[in-house]
Amino acid sequence: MSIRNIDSFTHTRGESIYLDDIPVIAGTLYAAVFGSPVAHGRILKLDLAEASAMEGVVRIFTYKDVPGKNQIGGIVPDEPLLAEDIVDFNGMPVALVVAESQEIAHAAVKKIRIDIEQHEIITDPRVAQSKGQLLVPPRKFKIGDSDTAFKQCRFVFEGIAETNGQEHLYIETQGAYAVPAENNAIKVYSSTQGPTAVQKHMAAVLGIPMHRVEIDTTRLGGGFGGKEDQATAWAVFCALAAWHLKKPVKYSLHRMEDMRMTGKRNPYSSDFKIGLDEHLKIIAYEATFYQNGGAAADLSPAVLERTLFHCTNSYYIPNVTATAYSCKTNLPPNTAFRGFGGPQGMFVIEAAIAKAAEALGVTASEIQQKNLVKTGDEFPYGQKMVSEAAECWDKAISLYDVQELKNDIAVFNASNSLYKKGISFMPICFGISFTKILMNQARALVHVYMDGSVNLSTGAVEMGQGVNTKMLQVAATVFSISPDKVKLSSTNTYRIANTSPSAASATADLNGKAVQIACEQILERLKASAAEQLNCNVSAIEIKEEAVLVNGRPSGLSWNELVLSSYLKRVNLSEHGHYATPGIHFDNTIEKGHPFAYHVYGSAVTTVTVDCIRGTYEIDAVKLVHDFGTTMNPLIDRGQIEGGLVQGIGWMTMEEIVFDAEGRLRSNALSTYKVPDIYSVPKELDIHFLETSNDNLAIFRSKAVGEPPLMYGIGTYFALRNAVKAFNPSSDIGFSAPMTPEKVLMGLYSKKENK
Ligand code: LUZ
Ligand code: MOS
Repeated sequence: MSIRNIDSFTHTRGESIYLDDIPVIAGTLYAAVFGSPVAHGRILKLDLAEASAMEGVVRIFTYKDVPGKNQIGGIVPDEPLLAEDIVDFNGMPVALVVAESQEIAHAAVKKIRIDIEQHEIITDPRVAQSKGQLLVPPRKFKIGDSDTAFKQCRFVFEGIAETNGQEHLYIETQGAYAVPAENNAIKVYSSTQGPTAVQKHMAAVLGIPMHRVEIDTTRLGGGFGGKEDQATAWAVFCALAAWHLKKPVKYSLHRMEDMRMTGKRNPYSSDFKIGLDEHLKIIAYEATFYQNGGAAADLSPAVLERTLFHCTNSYYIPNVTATAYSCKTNLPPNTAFRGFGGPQGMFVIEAAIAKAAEALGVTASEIQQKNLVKTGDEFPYGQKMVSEAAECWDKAISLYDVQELKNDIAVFNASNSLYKKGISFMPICFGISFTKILMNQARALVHVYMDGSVNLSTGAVEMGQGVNTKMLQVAATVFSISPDKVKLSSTNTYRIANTSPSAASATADLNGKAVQIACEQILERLKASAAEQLNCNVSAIEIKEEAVLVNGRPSGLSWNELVLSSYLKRVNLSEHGHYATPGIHFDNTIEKGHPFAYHVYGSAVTTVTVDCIRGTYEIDAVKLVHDFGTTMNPLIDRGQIEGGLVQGIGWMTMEEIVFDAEGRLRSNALSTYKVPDIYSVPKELDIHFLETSNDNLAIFRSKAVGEPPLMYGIGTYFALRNAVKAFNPSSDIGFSAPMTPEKVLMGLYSKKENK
């Protein structure tokens, strides 16, 4: 069964409900945050007088108004909700204005005065590391003995690779709407990927038990990781004000507030050293990652860990030492972003391979192909791989006639001096599961009503990725009823408790399995009820397309009749399913284990054309083979591949976050931060579904698809690099993403590689 996204009808009519579509209760007040104008310093004086005196301003809150703990750190308690005496990034929330309208709240923010004794501002992770400014202790993953192995390598190359951050730029900005409830409880609508994270921190800030906090989320206008942890603050602000004022409070951020005050993808600066033998086998690899964490840990320690997990991308390397530092800088705390550190780690090994290939006069693809991971190979973190890497690679080579593609490019480049084409190959390998083992659990609540219709609640948050459609498919498939009979409810902490955030590409797997378990239990009871009614053995009963069959033949009893008669017999028609991924484990003390349920593979071939006078470029084609397992919804999965790829291309080519030395965001609006538009997507995009029959832990064997395709975008960087090198073979272009047209132009006319 494959169905189109259940939201497509209301989306196209503009009828889908987002935070800003929730009808506002009379008397609702509006909040706005006053953020520090300085990136690091001590608050000497905070003057709220003029702002407080404005007409329509109800009250201004500071940390002194927090009844519980002034703390919202997710992994490490290092992040105050509101600054006390120290500010450590520009935009750090200092005061919360509540007014009768959003306009008044924003106007009042501008009237707040603050004196800050400025301290040293650090924006560079390497500088932070050299001063011992780390968010958490460093991590090291190791397999074999790289020191000894390097001595035996025929070729050794070293270098530096850097990737910049990325704005999440969800269409719906961060926001929340808090409504006081009776008996010191509160209900909050939050645009969050993690309703439980919001609930937990809200309870702690208000000093009340979690059972008094109801978080409700219908859907998000995009999350991309930006609302995994960082939706919390805004929801807690609304709750804090609603708690004191006993009135509903809403805050839906202005785009520029969102860009200034929230964290982004972690930029990284990394050192690499790669050693190969005479057959181009990679024998040894060393990498040191300097992660720009920003001012608080947020999710950066977990992101750092995934960088280490994916530091060898899709390759088997017997000797690896990878060290990672999460560096504390005076930027907004950086956070989860689709790929979650994986892409940052994968870029570095691809840079190392490119460097080796260029020095050895071979193509990167020769090295890539020779080192693809095979089933049974062990990754540095101890997991033995079940690999589809070669299958994807080989299929891409044959399906897309890569030899001819290469010849065409060689001919084009030989006959054109002002345009050059480049080609690259990008294999991917991405581990599916939260790297924190305990997070790999989910629950679902299924009600079958007496009329045969079904209502479903899960911990999954719909953010455009189509997870609700997949949840509905699971229920409809298990029951064998029409999808029209199933309705999804909002994600709500009173219906589903202790949810993991919708993240790590694992949402459909975890919640889908919980739905499956719950539905199967109800189905068993229905079958028993049918057997009783039809006077036969339970094993003879089957429910198919809303009909009850006995030994494969129609019994005359329909789904609706069976449900009603079972209800009349007082059969339990509701179930709460719980799923926890089996077989995964990881030991942090030795950095070894089996952390992932399975891996997703794929291979992309990218071709580009560079205009060698202007430095501008076009992406001619991306042709890829992706390992879907057995897709349960090709339409939705294709959408995820397309969106992920283009988001990856944006990160690698045009999206350029600029902070100045004062820690001020200069790329703070859509006029200064360029994201991909329809003209920047590849002119040709071929997606081949590699369907495998291997068993895996995915829901209905349909592998997770949210994050992996983003990493195909890395191929664009290297295709552009190859085009630049075709024009100027001695170009000094380094390895620094994004490859903006400016950088391409500098590369085209630069002198010589010196790194
Ligand atoms: N979030 C998280 C994630 O908390 N842990 C993870 O391992 C992860 N991986 C990818 C995306 N978000
Ligand atoms: Mo994410 S980066 O799966 O929230």
